[in-house]
Amino acid sequence: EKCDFGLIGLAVMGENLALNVESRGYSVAVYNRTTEKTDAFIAGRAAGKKFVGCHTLEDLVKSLKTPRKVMMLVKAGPAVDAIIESLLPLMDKGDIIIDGGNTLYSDTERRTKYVEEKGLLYSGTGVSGGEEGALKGPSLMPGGSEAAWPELKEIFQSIAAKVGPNDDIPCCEWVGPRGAGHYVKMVHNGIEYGDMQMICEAYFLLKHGIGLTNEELYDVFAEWNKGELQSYLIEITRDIFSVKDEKTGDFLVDKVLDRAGAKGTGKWMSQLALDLGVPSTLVTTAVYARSLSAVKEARVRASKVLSGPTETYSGDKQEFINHVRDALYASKIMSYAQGFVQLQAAAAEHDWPLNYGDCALLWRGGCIIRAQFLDRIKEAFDADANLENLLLAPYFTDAVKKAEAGWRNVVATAATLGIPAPAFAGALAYYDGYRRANLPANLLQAQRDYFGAHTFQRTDEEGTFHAEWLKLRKEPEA
Ligand code: 2AM
Repeated sequence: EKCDFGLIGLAVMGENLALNVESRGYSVAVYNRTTEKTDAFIAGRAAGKKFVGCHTLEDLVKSLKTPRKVMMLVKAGPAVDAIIESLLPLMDKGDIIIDGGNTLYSDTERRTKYVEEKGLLYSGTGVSGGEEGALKGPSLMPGGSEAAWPELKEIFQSIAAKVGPNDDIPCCEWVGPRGAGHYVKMVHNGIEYGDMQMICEAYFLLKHGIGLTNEELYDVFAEWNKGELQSYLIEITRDIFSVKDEKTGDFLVDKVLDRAGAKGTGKWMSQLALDLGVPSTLVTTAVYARSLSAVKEARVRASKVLSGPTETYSGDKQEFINHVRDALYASKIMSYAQGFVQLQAAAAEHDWPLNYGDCALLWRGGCIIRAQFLDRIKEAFDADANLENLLLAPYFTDAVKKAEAGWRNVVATAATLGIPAPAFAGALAYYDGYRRANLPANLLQAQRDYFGAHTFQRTDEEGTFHAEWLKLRKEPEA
């Protein structure tokens, strides 16, 4: 009896995903480069289940039903190319190779074309939700060879997280050709960076602006999690404020060193936004905030030298808490609006017919950014598939309008008190820039034409113009 599914790479993500697939009634053949791991898995967590352990890729391929489905969960990069090379001669036309790793989308673009040229099918599938998601129900973002989807759909949708009133809508839909799945996964990660940074700014303002204790912060986040901010990240943040250090009995969050790490997917999104010329300022701000946190020793030195305000907040505390909630919600809307604009630009560049409502649905459950709010985004794109900017969907136009006064107050207060809130402030700058029919780029173009004859266009006439600014200028006084 041959197996339904093959899995390569038995690190935690691979093991958990394999167990998830098996738990839905499928038989799974597994392979790991270090064969002891395969044996340990078969003897351990897989014992008594429908698994076949394989010591070679040849065995793995031989033990699968056709069309074969082999999913790699290995370290992104050259390992993926190496495994593809090994699999190609072993597999037949119509078989499917899947990469479930955190792969840069351009590698998946290239590999899809390459594998298709060899007569096989390829799917770059974004997998989100960490170890727990992999085991119990991840968010899956499959892209690649279109013909692979009908073959993968049943297994993928059965293992994915489920949402909706009856918990039966899978967080897994076909994303698009070639690298589209991995691109959507990357934007998910970038949005996650932004969400986390914005929550951290809210925390810092509440802690240093109005002096909330961890117990009070717990209550604030518990309250927020009941409303429009309801999300996994708000929920775990709430929980963090309740955790005591086993060693000292103090709150653990206060013992954690304020130096952030990063694996780089936020940076990818930011770099690609620059390449596309779209303003994904929130993810970039979040990446920079981590960079600034990383120079802890320099900050400690600077803290003894550089000045800032000494005043404290004198207004009503509960009002400020509500304003911070408004700032968080409005900034989050800006961040998602930017993420979808970047997706639209990437889709146009790569000719991916993306369904943006489905993208929101994929992130609705199973993954780190899962939130109720994504239902509203799905509705917005369902109502208008070509929505230019999320901010223009009536629900969000109105949500921002309601949050606007509090949001502005928080940004102003942050500046007055000297508390850094780069994402809140940057989000507001994006909003104020986007909603203006006129920006000072007229002056910018004039400067460019003045010093570099870069030419400009006019508001009142078609064409390209250049002026002799130096000749026409007012003579400066000597
Ligand atoms: P390993 O156990 O033999 O190291 C995460 O690192 C997973 O990717 C592990 O299962 C690891 O296998 C696998 N991996 C990393 N590089 C690989 C390569 N070049 N070929 C095959 N598997 C690889």
